[in-house]
Amino acid sequence: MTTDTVTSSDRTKTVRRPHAWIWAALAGIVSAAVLLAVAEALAALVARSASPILAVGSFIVDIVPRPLKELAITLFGEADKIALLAGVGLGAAVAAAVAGALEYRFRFVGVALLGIGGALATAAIVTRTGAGGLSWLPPVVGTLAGVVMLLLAIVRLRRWVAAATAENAPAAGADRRQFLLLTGLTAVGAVVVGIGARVLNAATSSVAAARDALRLPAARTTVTVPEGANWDIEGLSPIITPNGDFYRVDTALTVPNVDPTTWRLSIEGMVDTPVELSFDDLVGMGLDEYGVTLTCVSNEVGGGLVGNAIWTGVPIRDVLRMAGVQGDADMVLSESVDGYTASTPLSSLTDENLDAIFAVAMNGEPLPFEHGFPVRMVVPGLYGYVSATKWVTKLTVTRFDQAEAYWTPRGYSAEAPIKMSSRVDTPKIGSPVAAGTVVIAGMAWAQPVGVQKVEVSIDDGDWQQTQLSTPINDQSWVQWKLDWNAEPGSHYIAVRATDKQGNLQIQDQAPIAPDGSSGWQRTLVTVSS
Ligand SMILES: Nc1nc2c(c(=O)[nH]1)N[C@H]1C(S)=C(S)[C@@H](COP(=O)(O)O)O[C@H]1N2
Ligand SMILES: [Mo]
Repeated sequence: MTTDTVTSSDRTKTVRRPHAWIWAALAGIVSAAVLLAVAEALAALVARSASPILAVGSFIVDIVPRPLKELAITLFGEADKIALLAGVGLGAAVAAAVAGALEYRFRFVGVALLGIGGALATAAIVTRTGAGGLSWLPPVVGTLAGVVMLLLAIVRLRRWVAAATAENAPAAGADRRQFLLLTGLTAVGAVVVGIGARVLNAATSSVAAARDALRLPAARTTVTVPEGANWDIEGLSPIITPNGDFYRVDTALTVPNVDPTTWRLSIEGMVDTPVELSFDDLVGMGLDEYGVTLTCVSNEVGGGLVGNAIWTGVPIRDVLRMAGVQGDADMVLSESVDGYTASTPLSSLTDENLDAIFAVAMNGEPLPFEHGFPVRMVVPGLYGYVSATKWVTKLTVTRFDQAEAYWTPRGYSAEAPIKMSSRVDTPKIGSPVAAGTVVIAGMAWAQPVGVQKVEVSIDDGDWQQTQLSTPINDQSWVQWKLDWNAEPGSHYIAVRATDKQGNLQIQDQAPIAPDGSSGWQRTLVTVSS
């Protein structure tokens, strides 16, 4: 810790001595705010992706080890991204305060620290996938502005301190005002400009207008939800998940903005002829509807990271056929505009009996931004992380022994079929039900085979067969229900599914890593008299 000669001196002077190191720390924070605000403002003008806080945040997302990531999701749930950004902001503020205090004690040490911070942010920005040619400009100019601010502020602070300790202490008032005016006005300016630019950067995307204006050709074939597919039971999930309720999982701190008019899809690697398609090319191949349940590998038994939608799109195998896949390839590495990658077995994409698609619409509207606008992949029967690449822009036909996807070195399997599962939606633990006839109901899925039956056991009694809703198809989940004559007290409800090949849902409990959770859900419900 640095000791402060000024504040420790006697207090007989008429003008209060500044607590120099506190003011210096504050000057450091204001300088960092200037850095961020200038960078944000320039980013809004020349390079939308060049936001220092977001770039550093994204860098951290990519380097934190899996257990920490899981802890963050457990602690903050869907707010994990906000928590991370708040953490990055707090860390930056502390570092900036230290830089300010250091600059006051040791000339240019704080400036150097600020410069190093700016250089790290610049590195994080320019190394991100999709960084434009000018992306270095905002953080570099921002860093220069921050450095100038720190130098100016510390010079004024020194003057104030010097005046306050000198014989004619009353003169210190003017210096004090100068310092406070500079840091105060700059702080306000930085906050206004920084927040304004970030909001502008996020909101004035021309892509939102492009999505609104998008008119997709009608699908040649449609999926009809059959009569009896959807029971309207309080607490039971609908068979089609509305877009606004669909779970979202990705590594993107800000949702990528992809303009469909400039979007391209390239097919490369072990192919006879590389192919590049525009959005119109893709859509022009003809659209069809597909009902597919998407499932996340991070879904715990009984959890909600699963949803069902009617997707409109084009079979991936048709696009692969245009490129001509070479003989010894066994994997397709799909890549998003933000650099995220997934490894999908080639056979899952070329199978004539399995509709793996490039989807452009979800439940009748262009893909929502969070769900991959303008184009994402949907592959029945595979967990999202190995198949459902959002904002997809490139496929590389390759081999599992030659390429690795985003999650593979982070503790998840390179290949991951969805494990059959069933869950209880109602009654729920914590919401007691009245004694009498109670409907127990939930969802079950066994992509791509389909669910044959779902059984329930109450208080570890016999397994009773439940009623299934009419399935949309084998790639979509089904609802199940059972009438139960509930007696007052606490009861256990267990559920298990069997697929159409006669396989029973795996009873052994497994955690989500490395390839998905398993086990039979057993939930406690309370029945009041
Ligand atoms: N570009 C990109 N695509 C991605 C991911 C990602 O992090 N980035 N996550 C995958 C995972 S883990 C899942 S479960 C699904 C989730 O899709 P959803 O958010 O539309 O529900 O997207 C997949 N596609
Ligand atoms: Mo996932």
